[in-house]
Amino acid sequence: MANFENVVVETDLLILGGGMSACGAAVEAAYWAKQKGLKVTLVDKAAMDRSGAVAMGLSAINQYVGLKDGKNSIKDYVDYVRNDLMGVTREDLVANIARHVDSTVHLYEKWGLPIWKDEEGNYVHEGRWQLMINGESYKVIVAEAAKNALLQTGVGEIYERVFIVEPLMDGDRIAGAVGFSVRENKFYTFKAKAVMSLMGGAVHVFKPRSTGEGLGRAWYPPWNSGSSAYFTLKAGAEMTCQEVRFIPVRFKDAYGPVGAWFLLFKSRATNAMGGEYMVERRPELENWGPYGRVKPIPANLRNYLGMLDVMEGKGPIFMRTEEAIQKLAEQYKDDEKAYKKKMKELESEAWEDFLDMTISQAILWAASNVQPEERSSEIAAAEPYFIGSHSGASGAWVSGPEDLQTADTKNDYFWGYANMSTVKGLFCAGDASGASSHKFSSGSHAEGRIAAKAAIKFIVENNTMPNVDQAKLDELKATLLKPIDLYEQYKNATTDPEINPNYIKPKMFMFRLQKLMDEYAGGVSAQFTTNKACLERALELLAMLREDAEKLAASNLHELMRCWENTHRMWQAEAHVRTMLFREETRWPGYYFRSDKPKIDEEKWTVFANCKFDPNTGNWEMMTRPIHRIF
Ligand code: SFD
Ligand code: AMP
Repeated sequence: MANFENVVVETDLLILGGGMSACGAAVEAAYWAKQKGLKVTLVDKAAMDRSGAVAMGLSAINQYVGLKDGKNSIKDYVDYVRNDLMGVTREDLVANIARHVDSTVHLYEKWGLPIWKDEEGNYVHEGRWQLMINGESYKVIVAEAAKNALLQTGVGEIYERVFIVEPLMDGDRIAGAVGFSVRENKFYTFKAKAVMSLMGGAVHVFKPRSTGEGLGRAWYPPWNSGSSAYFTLKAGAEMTCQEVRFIPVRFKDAYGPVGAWFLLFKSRATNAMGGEYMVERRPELENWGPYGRVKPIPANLRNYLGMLDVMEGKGPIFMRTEEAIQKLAEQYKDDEKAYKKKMKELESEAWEDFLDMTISQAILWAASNVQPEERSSEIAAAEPYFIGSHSGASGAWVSGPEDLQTADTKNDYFWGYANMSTVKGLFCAGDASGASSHKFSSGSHAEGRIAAKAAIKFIVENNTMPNVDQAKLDELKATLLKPIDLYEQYKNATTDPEINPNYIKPKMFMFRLQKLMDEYAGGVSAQFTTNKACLERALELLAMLREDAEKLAASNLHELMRCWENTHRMWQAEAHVRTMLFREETRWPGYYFRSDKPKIDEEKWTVFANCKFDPNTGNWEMMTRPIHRIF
């Protein structure tokens, strides 16, 4: 077996991930751990300063309720999220985040994040819930506060560049996690009394639009590979909304955000014939129950209207940047100097929107001579992603807060500790927790804080170190390092290390996963459409892929990480396919369309579709859970 040093770490609370929710968790956990004399350990596969979805920065904070201004209420936010997700939402979770998110944003400001202000000193809103920021250093600022909280109080320690693979269990209680360093030959065992799985969502499960020279470019960050879903599934936790993928509409080829254009610049999107799908296709909305009539129109229905144009050959779709900028500057047209100044200001805002968060889009504009004030840019629906925090909903099924439960909900939505999964001591937040969409970066941070506080409470009330069987640990070490051993054993059997009858390299493995998902599970090539027969074929191919996962090979530590990233993606894929098969309707047509069940079925399917993998038997269980209205 490959020679890897064993590093064993014992801690009270183990935070897995270093993204927005983990940074929130670190700040909160440090505060409580100091008082209770507990130790907190945070582990990130990358460097916290620039890890996760916010690595490049962001140009807006998408969740700010603004309770102190009295303009919005918690109910308003819950209504917005419920409608956007076509009725499928856990109101207790959404409300819990909504009532705490403003304080997270105020902390950001205290830590130095520049939030735009108007002349009266009020936050500049992009839309009702969104605030504009100068956010190129957003992640650095939030990570610094988390690091200070853990390290300066003396309660915490941080491991960067350690890739977490597998949960450790003590019966039905979580006991820790194992992983390896991506820089040194070290195998890590973390033993803990409670664990927070905060490792983001998943990208590259489906074949991306960007292939060939563009491979690796995606909207969702390429380094979030489904580790949260894998971790919680393998621990035996119940998962929810696994059928809900998120497909954002983005500037084509470099995935620049559209929110600022639609909301702040009030831009229109038009098709090749100059028609406006949001206007011309309005009657289609009547087919989607009460959700077609709400404002704003749900994200997936907005997508769907545009997709109908493209499917009818009316593409490309253009974001009318030039028109929007001209319109905004129009009011100054009688004053040449003021007009020029306004145009300059709008032009720089347009570039900054991308430079703050999607630098590649600014590079593409520059490289293809686009001046947004002169010329429109193409937009397109991206490939599917798994993200519980934006307008998707996939993640673990977690307990809500006690005080928001009603007589109806308390047996279904509450089991002791806020944000604890159905596995004792395993907590989830951000992209890793499901059915609580539209939390974005700020809500994920707030949810990390909520979950950390509950995890500390769990530790105080269950203050014993779980047992970890040494034989199991030895077995896990051998499994994790097997790709290195396989490569060493067989590398000389061919002249080309990429092609070998005895093993499969992670990149080829990923291509195989992406092709089957693309073709059978409603990817880009299949126009986001699938049906029972396709999904059953996908499951057959996934079963064979799972067999071949045993043959993944790695020539170095980096490839070892790639092997496990792709195994994680494969599990996310299986949970997705099984749940799309289970939900016999089409509820989110702009995310996926089941051609054999083409309509929404409010009577039968206004429920959560949940699934669970049993690590002891290897069986999957599918179940429904009720949707309760609280607000
Ligand atoms: O508008 C392991 N999001 C936006 N939110 C906003 O508030 N405003 C915006 O402007 C946003 N835009 C946006 C957004 C996302 C993306 C991808 C883009 C643009 C391009 C959403 C937020 O970013 C998102 O809600 C939060 O970041 C979610 O937080 P969290 O904690 O669930 O995920 P993370 O921040 O990605 O962190 C994940 C961490 O896990 C680590 N990790 N560590 C160890 N072992 C493993 N196996 C691991 N796997 C992953 C990662 O390194 C990372 O630290 S807009 O365009 O939508
Ligand atoms: P995006 O850039 O698409 O991630 O959007 C940023 C924020 O604006 C998110 O909160 C979106 O839900 C919201 N948003 C984007 N486009 C629209 C739109 N056309 N109508 C309403 N909200 C939108």
